[in-house]
Amino acid sequence: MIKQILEIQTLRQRWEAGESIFNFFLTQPSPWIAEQYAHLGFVSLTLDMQHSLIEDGDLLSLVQAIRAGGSLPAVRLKWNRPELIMKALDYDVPLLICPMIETAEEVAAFVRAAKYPPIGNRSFGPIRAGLRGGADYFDRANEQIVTFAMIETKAALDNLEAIAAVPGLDGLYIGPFDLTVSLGFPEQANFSDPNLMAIIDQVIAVAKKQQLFTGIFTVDPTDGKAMVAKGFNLVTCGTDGVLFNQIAKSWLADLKE
Ligand code: 3PY
Ligand code: MG
Repeated sequence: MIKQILEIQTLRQRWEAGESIFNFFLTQPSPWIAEQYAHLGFVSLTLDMQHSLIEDGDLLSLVQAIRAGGSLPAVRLKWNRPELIMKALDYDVPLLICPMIETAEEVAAFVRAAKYPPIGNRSFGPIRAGLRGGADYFDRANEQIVTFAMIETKAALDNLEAIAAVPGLDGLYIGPFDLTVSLGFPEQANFSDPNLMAIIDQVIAVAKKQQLFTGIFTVDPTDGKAMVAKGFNLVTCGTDGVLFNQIAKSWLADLKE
């Protein structure tokens, strides 16, 4: 059976209909591993360019592998830099997550780099996106590409309303690890902590007010399912590294018994 390859427009429609989509972060520069995860059935896979072994030169083959497996490639950018944003879009990555956004000005710069004129200043040259997207890629790109700003610092929370109000931004994506580090919480990303839950609810409320999509990072399915119950659109429920470590540890423990 040939798998249906999910396009960004379909994802937007599923979110607009209120669906939550599970997502997974990939941290290894292996197209084969990426292709396997895609075949396993993740609707979307995020290539983490910030905290991973993936370098810029790895991106093309990883994106091709994810598509080959039928999944939708996303990128968590290394940083809010126009050349990285435009390159990922040209490679036909239609969903970008930008780390460490703290102000409305930073969101505006992110969105500007992701959109063609007259909205932004994305340079025209969609080398792969245009090939795959077809003759009307330019006409559709601005409305279809999805931009998520990561909310993961105290400064971002202080500026949350202004960040969410920037025109052209599509979503807020919570990074609970940096967030709890930035706020000086005793434990990182503890989803049982009511203080973290209150912040999560606050971000959801602000996103709803601006009709933005919502996303969040978790490292296990239990927390992931709890975030689906909260109504998040994009729920990351782990990384290849975390999963590998857990399985390898439990295998070893089993063998040693
Ligand atoms: C965070 O939780 O800080 C993240 O960036 C998730 O990758
Ligand atoms: Mg982070």
